[in-house]
Amino acid sequence: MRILAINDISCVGKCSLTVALPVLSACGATVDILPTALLSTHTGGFTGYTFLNLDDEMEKICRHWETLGLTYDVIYSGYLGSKAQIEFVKSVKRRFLKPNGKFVVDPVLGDNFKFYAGFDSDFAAGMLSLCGEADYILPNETESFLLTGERDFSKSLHMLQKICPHPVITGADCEDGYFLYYFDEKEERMPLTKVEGNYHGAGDVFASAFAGCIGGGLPLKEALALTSEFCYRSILRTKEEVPDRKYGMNYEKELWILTDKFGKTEL
Ligand code: PXL
Repeated sequence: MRILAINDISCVGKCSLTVALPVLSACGATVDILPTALLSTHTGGFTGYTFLNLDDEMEKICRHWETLGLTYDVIYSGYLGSKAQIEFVKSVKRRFLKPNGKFVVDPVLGDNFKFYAGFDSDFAAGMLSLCGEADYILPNETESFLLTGERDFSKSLHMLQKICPHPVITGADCEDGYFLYYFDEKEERMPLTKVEGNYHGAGDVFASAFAGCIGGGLPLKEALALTSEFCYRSILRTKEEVPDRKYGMNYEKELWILTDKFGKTEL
């Protein structure tokens, strides 16, 4: 199984590609990367970070890949560094996704009901159009609101389902509990155990594991259950081990959950 991960390289802070590579590899995937930007750290909580947009380089990389005839079972896109990249990622899907391949979009926009640095409603509108090309989208509760303008999870899910067959709202905080809201044949909710606090990079850990599970052939519900277990255990570990949450999640010692599932095939 060959997966293309389109995301930034944040050198410090454990998110985006530095998470996607190990997590997808633990799912047994061969992972190729298309970096969208190079940052000294991610933008969530650090100041003075460097940011190099890779717009021009991305097209050059893809032109070379076309000479190699590469195609992918799954393309997973996350943090995009500019509005132009949104259109570009649509073309990457057309050029490199196998006919029955899956396109997983994590519409990275914000958290805690705020946009991440550099994003605005115009960018969200572009991201919504990218969601319209995806088989699965993984907005967090903030992103589901920024994409649809709707705070009610069920309503937001139905709006998203009109453009994408399988939206998943990750971490919906409701009066009666904490849930994944998702659309399989119909609207579904999967209960989650909430751990208080903010865990930077949790969305990337979730999206990477989910893309790996889908690439590994798991049905949606099973993919979400395994991904949730991996994330929950990683969050508990982070709560114990990482005092400064901007340094990301300690997921490494929980990768066995994925290798146990995907790593036991015959040679
Ligand atoms: O984890 C999402 C993310 C990815 N990439 C960059 C970010 C963030 C969130 O802050 O800043 C560069």
